[in-house]
Parts: sequence; structure tokens; C-alpha cells
Amino acid sequence: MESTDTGRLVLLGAVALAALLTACGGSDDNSATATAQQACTALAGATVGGATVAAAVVVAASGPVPSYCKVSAKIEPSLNFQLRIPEAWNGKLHYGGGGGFDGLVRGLNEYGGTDNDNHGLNLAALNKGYINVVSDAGHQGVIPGAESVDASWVPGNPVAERLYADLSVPTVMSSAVEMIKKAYGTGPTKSYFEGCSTGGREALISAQRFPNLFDGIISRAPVLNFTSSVGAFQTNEKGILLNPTLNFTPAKVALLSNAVLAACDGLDGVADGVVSNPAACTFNASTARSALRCAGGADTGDTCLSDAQLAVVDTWTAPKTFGGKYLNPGWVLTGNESAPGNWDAWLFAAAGPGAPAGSGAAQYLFEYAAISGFLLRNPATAPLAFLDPAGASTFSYDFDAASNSATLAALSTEIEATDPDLRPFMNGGGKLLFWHGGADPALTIKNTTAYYQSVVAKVGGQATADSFTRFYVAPGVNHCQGGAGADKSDLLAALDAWVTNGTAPGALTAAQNAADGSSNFTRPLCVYPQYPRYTGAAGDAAAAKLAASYTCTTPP
Ligand SMILES: [Ca+2]
Repeated sequence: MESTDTGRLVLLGAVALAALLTACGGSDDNSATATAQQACTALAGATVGGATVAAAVVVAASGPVPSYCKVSAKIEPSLNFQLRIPEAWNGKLHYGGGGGFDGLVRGLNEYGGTDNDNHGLNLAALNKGYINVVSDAGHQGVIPGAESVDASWVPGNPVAERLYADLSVPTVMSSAVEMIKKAYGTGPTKSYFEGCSTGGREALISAQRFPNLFDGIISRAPVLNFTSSVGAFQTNEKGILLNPTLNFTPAKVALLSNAVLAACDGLDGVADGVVSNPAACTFNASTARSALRCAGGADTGDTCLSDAQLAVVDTWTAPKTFGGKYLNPGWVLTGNESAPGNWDAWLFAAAGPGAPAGSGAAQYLFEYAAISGFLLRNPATAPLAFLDPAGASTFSYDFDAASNSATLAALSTEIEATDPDLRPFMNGGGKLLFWHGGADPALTIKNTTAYYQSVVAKVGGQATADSFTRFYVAPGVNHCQGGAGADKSDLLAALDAWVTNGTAPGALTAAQNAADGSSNFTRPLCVYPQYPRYTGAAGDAAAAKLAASYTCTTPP
């Protein structure tokens, strides 16, 4: 400990000297100038802000990850988090949210490769010079590689449950800021939160319940309505797993998608495989029935949909209410149901060869985990549905039973991010960006749209809302990333410009990148309710790939 303390004194001296030199040089850059190694030296082996700390420099190898100081910290009994400290700190903090049921400290470039996908938000922030903070939210999932699909930790673990619901972010922030002060002699000048899915929920929870914690927040595809989302997952998967002869083949999914595209793709000015003007698209489950139904209603092959298959489409699009008051507004038909990562992953995936369709689908796995862990609170819960000998036992959970009402109400109050009153956050100067993929098969965009509109009403109308928040829709994009649309967008830069310079964001630019990181095409990322309308030359394939050929347009 003595050598660490000595090192810290040397470091603090260096920081003070560097600050003095910066001041003498007349620079207006007030960020602390310790290197990653110096920050690591200051923190390694220490106990800071209630957390025990290990820290070491990770040296850059091939690939997109730079050299950085990796700070691994733990708050007893079970809250783990990391700080990733860059070589040249920009003075700001970026807190990257979790996903699913959390349960692991997410990697810098979670999906590997060279592409900073939308789940590579942490790496993108580190590369901009932010100190990146990520936590496991207070528990550890037990299935390697599927930690975030595990809720078997919930029964009998109220501390972890509360950390997951809302307290892990402020708890980690408190320690993280203390660590930064120890390493640099000063806290961050600005702190931002950015997350998708559960990370998007954590973003909104922070704005609603801890309005002074962050200067700016980005909520992507948030899990707003936990209870009704789980209910909708159950309803959707019942219609698939309980119908072993359903046979909703990929060819039939493509048949449906192509029918939607035929009706609606061109309504935005270009047939590009993305319905960017969904407000003008009237193709719905009823249209599908009249256009695609097999003669007589029985399955006669891949050129039509049987009545059982059309019932799946009905269920997908219909509003559903659970427990008398928890509304899921249903999904829209997008024409991207057949895109990889869409219905295949979320509705129909099998747990393995020979297993039934849906048994490995994400909606089923999350439904199973949420109901067995959070609602039935069954301590014998298997971590994953297909490991449970009881199989689809969660299908019998009745959201409408009076005996379940109190549990649903308690869980809703604890975990849902539906409070529209963001006035404390707004009045404190906070800025908030919403983002949602237009073809999200996990969380319906209708929820985010409705919540955004509820915020607009609560704060006093559109002009007031526009003073602190924007809602961006990314047409054709799946859950958080991927799909037929342009899924890459630098919301952090837009947020930072708004917070630090007062530059309110308008239309941004989104890209879809190839696996090697090169751009397939770009599009404007328009402020809701606008959509990108093609205004380039007709039939010009090169122009259609460029954002400059589109104009953000308000639907009539
Ligand atoms: Ca189109």
C-alpha cells in the first residue's frame, strides 16, 4: 500500500504540474492529463467509494480497441463494474447501459470484429476519449454467453433485484466519480448515459428517478413496459410453440414481408427494401388475410398463409392488455420480418436441431425467464427455457388472475420506466435523445412513440419538449442494431454538442456498414415524426445510397 500511496503522490504532483502548464499555455482545455498508466497506478489495489479495485493497462493489439487502463471494481456483495480509461481523457464520463437481465460486465466490443456496432457503444465512447463505465447491475448470470437471458437469480435476492431495477446506476456512478477524482484530482466535467433495450430502460429510469445524475442521456429501444412486454412475448410464443403443425416457414415469412414491401416500400420515394414512411402504409393483418390466405384456410404451401399462420400475424399486430391495465400496443408490419435477426431470431428460432420452432426464440427465452424469475419467483427456475423439464410451464401464468394482481403492480412500480414527468431532468438542464429501430421485433416502436408523446404532453407541449429532447426513428432497423436499414448513428456526438455548446440536434446521418466497416449506404436520421423521403433522381442506384439524396419530410 505504501508504494501505491507514494505513486499516487508522484501522480498528483504530475497532474498539478500538467494543469499548471496547461493554464500557462492559455489553453481552454481543462481536462486532466494523466495517462492511462498513471490512472491505473493511482487506482490499483485501492478501495474507493466503497469498491475494491484492480487496475492494469490493456495494451492495444490488432483491431479497434486502443490501449487503455482497465479498472475492475466490486462493491460487496455482488455489484461488479469497470472503468475503461483512455490514454487521453476528454474530461467526460460515458456510462454504457446493459441489456436483457444484465448479469455480466459487457465487453468493449461485445460482438468482436472491427465494426463498432450499436452494441459497441462503449468502444466508440472510449475511442472518443471518454472514460467508459459499465456494470453487471449487481448479479452474475449463470449461462456463459447467455448471462443476460438468465433471471434465475431473482427469487430470494431482493438486493440484486432492486439494483437491477434502478439502483445499480447511481451506486456505480458514485464510486466511479470517486475513482476519477482519485486518479485525476477532478471529477468529470460532463456525464452521459447511453444504452439500448434494458440499457434504454436504465437510461429512462435515470432521467425519471435520478434527474441530476447525468447531463445527457441516450435511450435506445428502451424496455419501457416490462410487464406488458413479457405478456406480449407469452401471447406470441403460445401461438407458435403450442401449434406444432404451424409450419410458418422462412419462405412464408418472406411472402408476408414481400407483400408489405409491394404495398408500402415506394411510399417514401424509393423501393429500397425499407418502409421509411410507415404512417402512409395501410398494409395490416387484415390486408394480409385478404391478399395471402390459402384457399379454404388450410396450408397448401409457401405461396399462401393458412388460418393458423394468419392468426400469428393477428396476434403480432393486435393491442393486448394484461392484468387489466398493462398495455402492449402490438407491432407494425414492416416488410422486414424476413430480415436476418428479425422474426427468425425473436419468434421462430429453435433451441437446437429437431427442437420445435420458437423453443430457442428470444421472445420465448425472455418470457420464460421473466415469468419464472420475476413473477412466479420460483427458486427451482432453470436458467433457460429449454433446460427446464417443465418446458413451457410459464405459458400457464395468468396475467389476468386476481391473485397475480399485487405481484404485477409491485413489479411494475419497481422496474418500469413509464413515468412521463421529466420536468426535474429538463429543468436541471438535462438533454435526452430517444432512438428506436423501425423494424424492432423485440420491443414495439409503438411503446416508445407513445411514451415520447406522453412526455411532450407532460412537460407542456412540443416547444417545451423540443428544448431538451429529440426522438429519432431508424427505419428498417432491428432491435438495437442490424436489419435492412441504416443502424449506425453517432448520437453521443449530437448529445455532447447539445450539452456542451447548446447546439440543438436536427437531422443526423445514419449508416449501414458492411462487415469490413465500409459503408453500404447512408440515410438521414430524421427527427420524429419526419421520415427520410428520397428526393434524388429516379432510378439512380448510386444516388439512392447517399443520405444527401433524401429529405426529412413530415407525413401529411
Ligand atoms: Ca422505401
